[in-house]
Parts: sequence; C-alpha cells; structure tokens
Amino acid sequence: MPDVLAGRKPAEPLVLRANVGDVVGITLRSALVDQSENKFYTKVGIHTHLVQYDVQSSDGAVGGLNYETSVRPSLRWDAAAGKLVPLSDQIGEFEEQVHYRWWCDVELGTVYFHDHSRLRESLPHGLFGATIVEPEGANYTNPVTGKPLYHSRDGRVTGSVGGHGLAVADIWVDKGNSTGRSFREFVTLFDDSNQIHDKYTINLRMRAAGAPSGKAPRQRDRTAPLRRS
Ligand SMILES: [Cu+2]
Repeated sequence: MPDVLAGRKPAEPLVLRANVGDVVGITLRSALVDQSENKFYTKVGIHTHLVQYDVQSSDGAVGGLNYETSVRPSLRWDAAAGKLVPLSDQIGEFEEQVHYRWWCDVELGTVYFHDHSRLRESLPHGLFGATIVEPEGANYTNPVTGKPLYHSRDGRVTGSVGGHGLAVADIWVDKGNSTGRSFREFVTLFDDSNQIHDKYTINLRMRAAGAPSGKAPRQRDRTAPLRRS
C-alpha cells in the first residue's frame, strides 16, 4: 500500500474468488480522503452483480429504503507507523463498517462489482473489481510460486499471500466435485478513464424532454441518443 500511494507501484485491481456453494463475506471499511473532487464527503460501498444476496443489506448501493450499506472513512494511512490506523481516537471500536454476504450458487465466472456511492468520482479512479466464481471444490495457487493465493485463518480469507497480484491464478479443480479441468486463469479488468458524465462516452445527465438544452453536451458516440427524463 505505501508503494502504491507513493506511485512506486501500480495499483492492481481487486480480484476475489469463490467456489460454487461458497458464501462470500466481506467487511468494508474506508480510508478514502475527503477532498474537493468528492466535495469533501466520500462514501464507498461494494455493489455486486449476478450473485445472490439480500438487496436490503448487501446491495452496497445508496438507494430507496434499503439499509445504509456504504461507509464514510474510518481509517487513515499513518506513514510513520506504516499501517492503517483509526481516523479518530473518538471512534474507537465503533469504526464505521459494513458487512456484505453473497451466495455463489452458480458457476458464473466473472462477476463485476463496483462502488455505487460516488461512482462518478470513484470509478475513474478504479474502485471496481471482480469476483470469479470457480468450480466447486477448487483451490487457487500463484502460478509463479506455486503457493496458495490467499491467506486464510480459521477458514476465512484474510489477504493475498506476499502481496502478489490476484489477476493471474492457477485454478485446481477437484475432479470428484466437478466435470471441469484445472486451468490457468487471467482476469482482465480495464478502466479507460473516460468520465461517465459531462462529455465522454455515455451521457448520464438527465434532462427533461423539451427543456432548453443550454450548451449541448458533446458526445463521442454520436449514435447514442442523449437520455431524457
Ligand atoms: Cu453495476
């Protein structure tokens, strides 16, 4: 993390893996920084696609009458200590955090997830990732070291081994549980840095039909009509 923050190492996308039949449990806390780009009010959540979950408690989006499933910052990076520390001594054990549960009942392969709180600001900075739903009973190793890809304690995944990236993995399939074969997996995630508002790609700015348009937004894809509400 310090190398990423200092620009010495590129940030790598987060890739989670789970097998068919697994329940993914995630605890999310934030160390984002309130600053002008996010109007001094960051919020972040993890909204996933495809897998099963309770939309009221694990949706990760701020919407409707759902329970709040995004978080304000509760951690900050302490450069001297070289670790994340509570943002405030006052917060103590009541640090803001949220728990998500996803049920992986189908071998879906790539499942996209992303922040759904301040996505106009967070997605261009890479706050998205993927869960790969692997065959039942699979194990994952690092193709370079041959070691397990994830640390686990008491049956819970607690991080990646040796800080290696997670986009490439060997997936060992237990034939007793699956008809599939073992394979090497490459997960590709790309962020084209296009802003999803204002003037690039899809225009998500709502404008009442017939309302004066003012200065017409520029669209790179001229075949996609502006959305109207
Ligand atoms: Cu989405």
